[in-house]
Amino acid sequence: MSHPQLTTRPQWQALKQHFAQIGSQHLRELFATNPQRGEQLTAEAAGLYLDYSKQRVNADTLRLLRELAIACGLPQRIQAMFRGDKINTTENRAVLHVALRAPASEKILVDGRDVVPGVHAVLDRMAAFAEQVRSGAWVGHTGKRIRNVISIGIGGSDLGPVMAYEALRHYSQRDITFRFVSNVDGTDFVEATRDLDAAETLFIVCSKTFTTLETLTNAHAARAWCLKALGEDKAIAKHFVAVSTNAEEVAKFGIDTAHMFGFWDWVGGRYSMASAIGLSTLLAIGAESFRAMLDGFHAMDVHFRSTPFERNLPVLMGLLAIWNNNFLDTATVAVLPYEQYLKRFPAYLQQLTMESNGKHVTLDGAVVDYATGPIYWGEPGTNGQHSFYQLIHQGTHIVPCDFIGFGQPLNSLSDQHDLLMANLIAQGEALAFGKTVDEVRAEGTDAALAPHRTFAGNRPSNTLLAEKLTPYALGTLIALYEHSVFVQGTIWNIDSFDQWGVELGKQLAKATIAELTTKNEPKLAHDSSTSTLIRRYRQLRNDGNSGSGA
Ligand code: G6Q
Repeated sequence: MSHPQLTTRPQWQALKQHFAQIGSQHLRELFATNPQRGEQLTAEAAGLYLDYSKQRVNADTLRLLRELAIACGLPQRIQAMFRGDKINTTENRAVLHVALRAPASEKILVDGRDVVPGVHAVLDRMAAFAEQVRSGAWVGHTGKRIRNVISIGIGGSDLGPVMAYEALRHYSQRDITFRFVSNVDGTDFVEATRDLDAAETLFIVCSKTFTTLETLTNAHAARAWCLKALGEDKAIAKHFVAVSTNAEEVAKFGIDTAHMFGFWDWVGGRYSMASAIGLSTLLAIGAESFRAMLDGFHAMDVHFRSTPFERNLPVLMGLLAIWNNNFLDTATVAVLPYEQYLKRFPAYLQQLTMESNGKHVTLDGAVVDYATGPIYWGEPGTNGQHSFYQLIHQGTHIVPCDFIGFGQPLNSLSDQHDLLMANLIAQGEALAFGKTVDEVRAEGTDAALAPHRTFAGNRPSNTLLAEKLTPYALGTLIALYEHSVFVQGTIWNIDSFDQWGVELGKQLAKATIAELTTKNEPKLAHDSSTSTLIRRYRQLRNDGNSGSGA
């Protein structure tokens, strides 16, 4: 079905007009005219509390955004996703990460077959395997128990597992070391293994396709490393397992498919951390905690599917992102977790948001005439406060922020958690309300310095709070962002589940590798910059090979 271009919709036009009226209103004014704003513009679900009162919106904005969502078919799109319709049209696939966390009693059909029993069968196998490794029953080729787990994967087969491991490290089994290798840069593998004993090391090769250059290259390096230490081919069986949808390639690589954990084409890479791709997470935290994480995901899934838009967290976050991106023209979002364990969360979100919504054509293939996915980035607080927050407070770009914090610390060290959270709360306040020149002067600041010490304020933020960073809470948080991405993609009428943009660079690299490595000077037909870079690289590389380098 072909859609009218978004910007011609009357609901979009109404928002434009509305922006012309309220766009310059200051948050100071909005709070002054409604003293209850900080209680009213909030929503709560599955233990997550969202305060969006510091967004530059009023009740009319929210109503108009909801009307836009309805005009864009969001209610139907949500149902279509949960029903297993092939909404990833450019790849002709269903988008069913929600099935990965559905209870066994649920039925979800893809091409007429219920996928839920398969999900639970894999989960049970993962749990049984993890129990063997964690208890020491699974031993390596020489009879030693497994002390190190290295997950090899990249992109969606890496960022989720790394983030989840870091996020839930508090709950992890501490006598097993977990490491992650993704980069084709040999340093990644070498540094991850240099102090490890192969006899105690288990590799999990995670690749949906099992054809990805980086992952296969690292998996071969891992096999060579194991063989060098353990001597014989049959050692591999006890030191390698695979997570994939491609049994044929797994077998070709030499991993027994009895040691393979499967998933399905309706799980997108960046939406796969609740599938077998999460095997390292399960190994680290155990089956009970992993299931608690899935329950958290599921609670947010149910909320998203069934809650009226006024109180629906992913819908609210998604629509506010549209408002900021398309009407305030903000183009970027900073994600600022005040929780050290979430240090990889911004990197994870970068893929989730930017690979999903960094698109320039609609589902019908028409070039959009509006901005799509903003740039996501961030760092844990309070570290960021001593670097890039300067720009967020006083720069010329408006950067909407998502602050994320918890009521209870996982590691209490005197009053440090209160210090941390005081900073989170103060940052949102400073961004929203700023400090006027009069306020600065009233403090006795010298007139020449006063402009430098002034904060315009009116900088929007969301604040997300939960009781404690548990596996359950992590599940709710991730599902919140996943669905918010979907809401935005639906409004922009793009395919949030494909990633054709990563292809061109891959193709060109394949051709370039020969040009970098052939013995004889290759004939180059690139542009002058690319050809010169290739020549310069060959020269630098050969200088190194001739031993003239230091
Ligand atoms: C994610 C992308 C991409 C993918 C990697 C790894 O949504 O599809 O990041 O996850 O390219 O792919 P494999 O799992 O097939 O190795």
